[in-house]
Amino acid sequence: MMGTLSFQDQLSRGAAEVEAAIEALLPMPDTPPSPIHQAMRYSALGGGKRLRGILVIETARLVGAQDTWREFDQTPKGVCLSAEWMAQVGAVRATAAAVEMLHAYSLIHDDLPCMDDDDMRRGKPTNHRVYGEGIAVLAGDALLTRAFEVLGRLEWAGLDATASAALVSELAVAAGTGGLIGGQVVDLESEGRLSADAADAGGAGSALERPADLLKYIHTHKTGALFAACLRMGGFLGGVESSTLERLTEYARGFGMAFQIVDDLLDVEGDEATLGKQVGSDERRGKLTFPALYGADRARSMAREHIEAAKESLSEFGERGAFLCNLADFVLHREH
Ligand code: GRG
Repeated sequence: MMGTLSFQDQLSRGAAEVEAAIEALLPMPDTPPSPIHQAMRYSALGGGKRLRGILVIETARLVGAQDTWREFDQTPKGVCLSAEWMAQVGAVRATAAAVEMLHAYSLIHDDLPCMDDDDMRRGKPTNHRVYGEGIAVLAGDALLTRAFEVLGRLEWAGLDATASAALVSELAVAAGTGGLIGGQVVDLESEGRLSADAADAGGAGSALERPADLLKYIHTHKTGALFAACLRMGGFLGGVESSTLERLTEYARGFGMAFQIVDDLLDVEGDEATLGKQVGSDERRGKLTFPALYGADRARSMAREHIEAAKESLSEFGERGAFLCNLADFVLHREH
């Protein structure tokens, strides 16, 4: 059936599937205390490309984990994560939803006045603009917590205990100081260094003193770690061997770097209405970016090289890897 759908249709179907899983696993908006549940749903639902959730689902499918799927009845909604409900959602979709919840948390916190202080995200006002800073901080915290609550119940969705534990630790490592948060810390610390250091891009200096190394560190941690976790979690869902896990991780490395280079380019060249957020913020904040360090043309060709490497790492899958290869191309050419 996949073969009869265009890539765009597959993408839309994947995004809808991820959205439905998130919806199923979040508390209802009127569940007390309702303001926090409304704020969680505001940022976790109704927007975003759903790349991370789609990566989990498609990787799981690629490695043969689709047998955990069941017909998905959207009623009643997931007020609590009961065993019956988790079984109905399934381990693959629950994992995809958990990753997107965690991603939504990182976006809420990234937009806060103490971080990037952004007013718009996904074409609508940022969480703190709508609910206030206190609730926004808590909504982020609650989404992060809910993500692990969902993963903690994967055995109810039919996954064995070893794989469930691997998924929990994989996401925790990616989200922690060795991943997302570590990248964000170095990003915050490097703000304003751009003008002073850009000219020194290829110069001497120890690792993380050279801008090129710093930039790579920030993006492999802040952006790449979560993409890598998506591929690896998809692999764990299918119980793959370590050599296959390594190929999937390689794909994620190339995908993540290219994604971030394009993100940097979009902040310079993109259209605000299409992006759903302000552009030019990297330059205003003196952030180290690929176009600032290498120029737009070189940055774009670097992105292309990363995408080619990502696709190459899936060669063992042959035609079955076509969707993930198309997704890599999509990331290279994306406009939002
Ligand atoms: C503990 C304060 C605190 C934060 C958690 C903020 C943070 C750590 C990490 C930052 C995460 C972040 C914003 C990374 C940048 C990656 C990026 C460009 C995200 C946007 O991803 P898309 O384009 O977004 O996939 P959509 O809206 O499509 O889901």
